[in-house]
Amino acid sequence: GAAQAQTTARTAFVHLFEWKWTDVAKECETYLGPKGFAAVQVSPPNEHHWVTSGDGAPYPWWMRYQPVSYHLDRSRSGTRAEFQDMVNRCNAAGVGIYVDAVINHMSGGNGGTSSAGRSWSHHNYPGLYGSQDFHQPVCSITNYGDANNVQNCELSGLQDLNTGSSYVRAKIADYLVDLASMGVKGFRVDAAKHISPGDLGAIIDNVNSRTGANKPFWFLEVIGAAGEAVQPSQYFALGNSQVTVTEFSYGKELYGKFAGGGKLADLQSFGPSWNLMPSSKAVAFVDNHDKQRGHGGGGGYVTYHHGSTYDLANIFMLAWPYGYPALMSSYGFNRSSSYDTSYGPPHYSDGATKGPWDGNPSSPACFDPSVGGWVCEHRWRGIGNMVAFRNATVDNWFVSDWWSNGNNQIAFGRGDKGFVVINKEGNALTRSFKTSLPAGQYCDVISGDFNNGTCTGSIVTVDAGGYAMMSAPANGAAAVHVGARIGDQ
Ligand code: LM2
Ligand code: CA
Repeated sequence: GAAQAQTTARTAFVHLFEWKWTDVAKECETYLGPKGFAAVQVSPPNEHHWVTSGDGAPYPWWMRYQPVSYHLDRSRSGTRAEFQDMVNRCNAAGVGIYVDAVINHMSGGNGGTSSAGRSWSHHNYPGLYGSQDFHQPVCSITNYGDANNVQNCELSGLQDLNTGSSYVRAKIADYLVDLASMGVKGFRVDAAKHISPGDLGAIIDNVNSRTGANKPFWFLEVIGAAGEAVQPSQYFALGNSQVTVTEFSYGKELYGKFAGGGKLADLQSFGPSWNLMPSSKAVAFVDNHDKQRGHGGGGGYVTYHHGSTYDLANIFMLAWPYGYPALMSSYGFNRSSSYDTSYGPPHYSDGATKGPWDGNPSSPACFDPSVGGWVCEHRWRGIGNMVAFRNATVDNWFVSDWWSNGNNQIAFGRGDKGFVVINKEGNALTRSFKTSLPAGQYCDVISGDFNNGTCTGSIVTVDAGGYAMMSAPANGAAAVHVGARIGDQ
């Protein structure tokens, strides 16, 4: 019932890439809150470079990663007032807002006009930064074997802030404290790998000390690669060891098993023994906005372009006890063209985002993978419903009753809280599985939804011995958990 929904932990979040603030608010109220999502990662909310010509123009998504100031009036996603309204409404729905904080650098190039219509030029952001606030002499990142080069030179020509300066640190901290005071619950630190742990730790400590009981959740974007001078583990102790770090190997390894020629049966030992960071430090994800379009280098990832395989990889992630999962929610783009991978979200001719809720009062326009559409992977039934599975099973942080056919059919439980079957083969799988669930009737939340005690999908009966007959279609899954039991409200 309602009381139970309020007390259940929220254990997964979604990146609503390039959504506008008014739409995020509606999504929190109509879907994310009721489905048990913990938070939304939003695109950078600050004033940014406005790109009208060149790669992916007009209005490529990547212009959001070129800050011009920390004003929230305005980014492509909306105004400060709209941002505040979104934060309030999402918080009221039980869903936090995580801000993508671009603090390593400002814009690239020699000048231009911002999303708020103001001018900037090289090393000159009026009222905020001047040449003394950037690393000088200017150098380019060319040597990942040298931490000084990676952290104090320019990433892709983006003007690199002198994060060693107390003035720069204070300006960044003021921005983040302002957001926290508006009710923002956490920060993704963009390009954290390119800020030294000492500099970033000082900024985090400053923000934490000024936000008291509302201390934000931090996850730092540090892409680990063997042999490099900068490693994720160098950041683990920041913020009194409370920070987490993006685990890029997680999605890369899943790609290997779900799409890269390996097999699901190999996943039985998936976790730190695969050279992943400790679970408690990790934000886990199948793909992200960079990896789905091949930005940032290194390896394949499963994306919505893989269709049902993407469902299965996310169902696995949400069922598997490792890390804090981040779901990706996309707009359609053509992966085979590097030009298309730079396209921004669906928009009107003036560049204003045409959001999925535009002109749709009761539900968003989703599930359109073509260019100009919104994909909304977080609303794919199996993916969205597995968030409640993760919430219901979080106290059983272990895998039980593992089964596989030695190939691409696997099943496992989470003790007495849940059980999942994943079938990445061309034939349906129907079998009696040994579970550790209490006897009863459960809703298969992959074939249907569980609402107010009733199930629109298959009903699974667990007998007194824990055995359950379950069916997963070809390239499909089945999942049951104690939060979706027939007769329970
Ligand atoms: C990130 N994490 O560390 C973001 O996740 C990633 O999306 C950002 O790159 C990057 N770091 C910087 O914040 C994206 C995009 C780049 C793009 C930058 C800046 O992947 O291609 O670079 O945003 O907009 C663009 C051009 C690039 C140009 C640069 C500077 O694509 O060709 O380099 O601007 O003008 C000369
Ligand atoms: Ca830097």
